[in-house]
Amino acid sequence: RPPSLHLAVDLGAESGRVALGRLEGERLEVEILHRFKNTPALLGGYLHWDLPRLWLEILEGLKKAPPGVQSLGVDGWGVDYALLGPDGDLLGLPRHYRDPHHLAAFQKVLEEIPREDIFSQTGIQFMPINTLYQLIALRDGNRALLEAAQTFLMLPDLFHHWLCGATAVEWTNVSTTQLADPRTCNWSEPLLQRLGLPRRLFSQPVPPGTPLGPLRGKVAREVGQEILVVAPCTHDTASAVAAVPAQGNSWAYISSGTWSLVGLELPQPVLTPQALAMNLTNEGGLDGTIRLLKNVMGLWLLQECRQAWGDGYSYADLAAMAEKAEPFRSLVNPDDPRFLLTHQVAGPMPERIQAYCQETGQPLPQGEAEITRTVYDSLALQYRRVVEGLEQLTGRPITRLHVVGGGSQNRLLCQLTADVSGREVWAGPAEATLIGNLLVSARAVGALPGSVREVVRASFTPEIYRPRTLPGLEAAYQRLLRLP
Ligand code: LFR
Repeated sequence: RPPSLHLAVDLGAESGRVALGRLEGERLEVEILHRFKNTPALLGGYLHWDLPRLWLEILEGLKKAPPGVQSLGVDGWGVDYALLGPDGDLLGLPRHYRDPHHLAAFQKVLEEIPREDIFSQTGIQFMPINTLYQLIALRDGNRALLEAAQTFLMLPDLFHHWLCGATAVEWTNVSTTQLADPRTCNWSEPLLQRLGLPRRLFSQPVPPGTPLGPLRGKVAREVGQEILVVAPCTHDTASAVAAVPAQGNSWAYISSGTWSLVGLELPQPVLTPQALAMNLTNEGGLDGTIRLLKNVMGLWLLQECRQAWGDGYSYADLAAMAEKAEPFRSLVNPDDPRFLLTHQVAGPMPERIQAYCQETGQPLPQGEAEITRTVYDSLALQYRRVVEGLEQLTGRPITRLHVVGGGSQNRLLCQLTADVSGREVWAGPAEATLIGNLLVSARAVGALPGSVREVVRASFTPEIYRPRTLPGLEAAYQRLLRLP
């Protein structure tokens, strides 16, 4: 039969893409039709996403598709949300999860409610970016807006709403809010009640692969064809994990982009005190799976450094320079909270990295090469820490790391990850998020011949990095473990 055509929109914190998937038998080909920047705006001290711009860029991309597309889905980063009024219009421009105003709400909630209570309900790691704290900041700072709202949507849900009119919330992204229960795949009633959040806002989440409806008439006319909108795994990380080309049980994934999400896929959530103590998260995955993982600060550290250094160096230039710098000279705990915020609020990233090294009595990394080296070394060591923690917690031996996402193209970081962890790294596909999105929506319209992972394995060949022994490696790992 002729290839089937599918469209995916993937929204990242740095950039977005619209892609076309051609599925012929067991082979998927992905063509990027349109790329665009995602630049947040600091408006009167509040950091917002530029949604009108994103919407117009999405339409631009959709217009480039050939006729005959069978399905379309949007995925994006987690935790950020929008509110609609009773007339269905957007209430206010959604905030960026790195907006500094959530920090106070985070502290406040933790003073009022024991962590154990929140974790036993949600299984979600404690991070100030979570929707829970954003909504508490709104409840206490702008209550009228919350009261005027009729509908809560995550951002990919909002784009689906604009595309086809549906007001459905999709489960994988709802799971990132820290307001939902991974055992029931639904909102946590006790938690919503305890936080005083209006129940009417939160509709029952739909599973990934749910058809949402055809494009609105005006949108279809602009795009030039009628397409069925299908909710994929709307959380980008869930789409990426769905497209990990893994087999068996002894693997972990690192979904490597702005963040590095390091974790396992499990049939059930782990809500034990040990999981809480490790600050792990149990996010929802495809077909009722759980993504037990930890957010590592990821390539954000370098994205922000590049911002400070001007756009003179590409990521490839920086990697080439870092390769020549002395390994393991200065290390940071990449998850130190000082690295979370944006330069507009927290100052240039290179200076924040230097300050950390100074405070911890290490040599100061100077210049692009040394600072980039510090970031790569620290990330690779942190990956090892998380993987070994997951191994201990679950008793699953992990022999292979699947690195997917843009970071899988970073040869230095992949090799370092193999060396430092003592495990094979299978790198790719770099476009795992788009691939997972496309294959889940293709499956929903009956166009997928095998399982999602079978098609990924048949279509993309990973690059394999084997661990080497490096001098000073063990000592460096011990140093990382002792860092604050
Ligand atoms: C990755 C990601 C992470 C989430 C973070 C913030 O793009 O979706 O999974 O924790 O962004 O939403």
